[in-house]
Amino acid sequence: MTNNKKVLEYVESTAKLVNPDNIVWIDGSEAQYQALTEQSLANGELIKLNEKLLPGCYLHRTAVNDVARVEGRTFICSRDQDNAGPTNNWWNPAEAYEKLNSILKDSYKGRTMYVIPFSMGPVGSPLSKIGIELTDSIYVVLNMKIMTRVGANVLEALGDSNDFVRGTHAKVNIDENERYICHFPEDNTIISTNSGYGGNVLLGKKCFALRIASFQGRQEGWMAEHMLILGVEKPDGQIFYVGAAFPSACGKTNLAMLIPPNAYTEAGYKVWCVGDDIAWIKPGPDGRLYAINPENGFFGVAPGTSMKSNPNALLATQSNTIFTNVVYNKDNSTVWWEGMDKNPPANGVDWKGNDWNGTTSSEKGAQPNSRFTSPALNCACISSEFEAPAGVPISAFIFGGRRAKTTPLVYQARDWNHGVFVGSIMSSETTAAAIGATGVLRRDPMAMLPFCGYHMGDYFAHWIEMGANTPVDKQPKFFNVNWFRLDENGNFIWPGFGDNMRVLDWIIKRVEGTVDAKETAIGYVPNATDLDITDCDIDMPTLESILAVDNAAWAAEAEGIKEFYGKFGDRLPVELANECENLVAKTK
Ligand code: OXD
Ligand code: MN
Repeated sequence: MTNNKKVLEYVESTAKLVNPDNIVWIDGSEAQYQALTEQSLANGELIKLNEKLLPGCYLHRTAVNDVARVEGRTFICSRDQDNAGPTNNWWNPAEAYEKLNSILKDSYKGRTMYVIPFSMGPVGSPLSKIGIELTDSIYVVLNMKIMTRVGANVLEALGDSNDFVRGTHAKVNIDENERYICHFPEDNTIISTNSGYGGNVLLGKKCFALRIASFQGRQEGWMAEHMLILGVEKPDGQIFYVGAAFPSACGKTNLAMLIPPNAYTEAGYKVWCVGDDIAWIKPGPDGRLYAINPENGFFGVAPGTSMKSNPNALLATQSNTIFTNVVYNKDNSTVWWEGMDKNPPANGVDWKGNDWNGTTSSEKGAQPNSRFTSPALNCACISSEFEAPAGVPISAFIFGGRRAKTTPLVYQARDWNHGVFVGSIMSSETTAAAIGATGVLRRDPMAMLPFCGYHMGDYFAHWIEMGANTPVDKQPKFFNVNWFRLDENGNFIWPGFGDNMRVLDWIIKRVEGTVDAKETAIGYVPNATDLDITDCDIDMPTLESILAVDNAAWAAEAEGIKEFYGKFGDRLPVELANECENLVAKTK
């Protein structure tokens, strides 16, 4: 399929190590996918779902010990330990290769090696990058087909270039003690062993599009961010695009596919989804920053997805989707998960493969991190610019987290460097859904804590540099949102979901310069009367209460920030240390 010497060398040398029975190049043709699907139906890797109700959909179950990303076993193998920084696990690359090679040796014996040429981003776009994933899993092939652009045309676009990421995945025997997700940024290489779970094995996603790409972006003058991209279309047809970063469990996919309140829809507002997880952002010819979604599908968390919380996502899963670890309904070969509706199937099978009907056991039917893999083009609100090779111009960056108190519903940073500061102090309180104490604050700068492929202090410096290289009048504005303020009874104050449109509306008006704001110690906060709360389940005094800035609370917050910043030593950019001092001074 290619004469590219570097690609051939990579495939041949890996094959020599892993020793497959045969090698199959994935050409992107429907016929080949069909044959592979048939094969996995025959060996039980996939279960066919109801062709009438869920056409082209399949169910897969992972091993019970293999259901999520494993941050503790994820490594950045830079030559110099300092370059991995204090927030990553580091492994000496020579030692890592030696250990991984011993695991990989002969691991494909009796198996087939699939060679997947894939493009992150539209094939041939100047913002796109190419990878080759080698895997012994048909499940990986079929998911990569949905999540990335796969096939012979990718190899054509690569030509004889050596600029491709090498990814080797081996299921081996799903031994969690030999599970490693290793990144070698200096070698453009990823090796993943002993897992079959998406986040660990769909190497285009977190491994390449965030960890390796963040490293590449720093070298090459662009950014790989854990951000959704959405476009807000105003009644006059003008569209403003924003990139928004949130830690997990903060409703990223829901915001990306938001349905505005009736009054907005009737007035002609629309929200378009460009991406729900990752943005690659580069300066364009006009000096503005342009973003693409490097992915081609959604790898979304199923539980909680319903016609109420996110109809666009739920409807996107109704065809050509692979479900992983959800409940199987034996009566009609469909799927179910907690939070879809209140009616678990009477004759269900839980994610572990046991009979289950919602009362047979106290355990959940769907694994809490169960997923759907759906083509982006299935989504009714997918942007017409989704495939645009030039990307979309970004007008605003939004950061957010889950904070019961202190952080107002929305505020705007004063300028680029202050915006980077706001992103760098992002944090979320743990929820009851997670193991461990609730309400514990976890700092997660730009939601990149598990995904930055190099020293986070250098990552902050790269953000500062990107601003310095962008003319002020072309720079996106920076905002922070918090949908999760709680009242004294522990209830959410802000209704969230579609009503978040009201905050997006204010953000766009700030970008346009058509609305005033109050200056506070932390930045600009809306005058409550400038947020449109017509038909919204909140009153003015309550809205004012979640827009208020409590200087004493922020002075205490600044102490926590200083402690967190201490981790980065002399790699913390002086601009951010100054912003922190500034916050202290302004809260006095
Ligand atoms: C994801 C994550 O799966 O951020 O997108 O964990
Ligand atoms: Mn994510």
